Amino acid sequence: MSRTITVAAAQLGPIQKAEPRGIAVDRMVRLMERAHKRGVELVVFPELALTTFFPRHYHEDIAEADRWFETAMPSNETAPLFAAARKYGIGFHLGYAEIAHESDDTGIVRKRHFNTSILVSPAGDILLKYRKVHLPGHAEFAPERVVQHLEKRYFEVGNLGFPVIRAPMGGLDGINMGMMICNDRRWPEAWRVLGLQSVELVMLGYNTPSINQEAGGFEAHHLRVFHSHLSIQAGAYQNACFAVATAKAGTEDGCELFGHSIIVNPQGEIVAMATSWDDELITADCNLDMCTLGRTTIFAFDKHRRPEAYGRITDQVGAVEPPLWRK
Ligand code: CDT
Repeated sequence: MSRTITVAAAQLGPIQKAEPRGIAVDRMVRLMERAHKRGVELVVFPELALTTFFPRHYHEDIAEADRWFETAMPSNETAPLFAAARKYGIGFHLGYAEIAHESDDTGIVRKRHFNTSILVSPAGDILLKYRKVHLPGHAEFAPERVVQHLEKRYFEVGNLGFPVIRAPMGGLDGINMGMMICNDRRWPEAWRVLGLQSVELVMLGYNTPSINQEAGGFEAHHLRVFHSHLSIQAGAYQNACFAVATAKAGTEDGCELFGHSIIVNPQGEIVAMATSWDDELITADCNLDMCTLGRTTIFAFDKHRRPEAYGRITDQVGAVEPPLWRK
């Protein structure tokens, strides 16, 4: 019998700055109802799914940004999501901004801020937590930018690595599930760390502006979606896993996010794609046995990987130039 799970990417249309969490949660609960009617067993919501993508807004006093963060999960406002999971017997993945009071590297307990995602079981248990590692953007107000991207101001680098859990989900006794968040999808290292834990299903949420404002360079509009899909399709193929990649989409606080949520199989094929810039559910039946081909042939890591040649991957951060060839 095949190991099949029915999954959904629950894309969210824009959440405006003034929109209270309760409205966003209502919209997500409606998507879970629809998912249930379609036989879905696991729903993936986007990055920072409860609020507008607030890193575009500058707060001189960083503490003012605390209002975008959750101090408890579940909370009164997010409890309906956990209740819907129990009611419909559906697991879910949720991205949110997290405040945690915990010790840092020096052992001092302090208030810490992370861009976080969790995986919740159909019984409402938090099975797995991930904190975003690759934080894009900048820490200070950038006057040359039309729109700010202040993730480096509001979040610390995630300190949980890239964990994978094997847990029951849907009708299956155990699925190897991992997470990454938005910009992480562009980094092959993130995928490979999950792949090395035999991940079968990667969940990721994203908020990606339609226009690239980095360094004043030119990136054609259509290439924004292409590069997102390219990264996810390559990651799924090279690590022989499924990926559910869910966007926040549409015009939020006057800024366009490109949507195009996808579900990808271990061959790197897109099996479902969102076409609106609104709340939209896309679904796919994922036969996890499809992961076997890649991981027993071309990407049989135990047979073919050569870590002795990969030292630079962990020894080095930035690129170095080779010396100039001389005769
Ligand atoms: N949210 C997020 O990580 N977005 C980035 C765009 C960053 S542009 C400064 C992404 O890689 O999609």
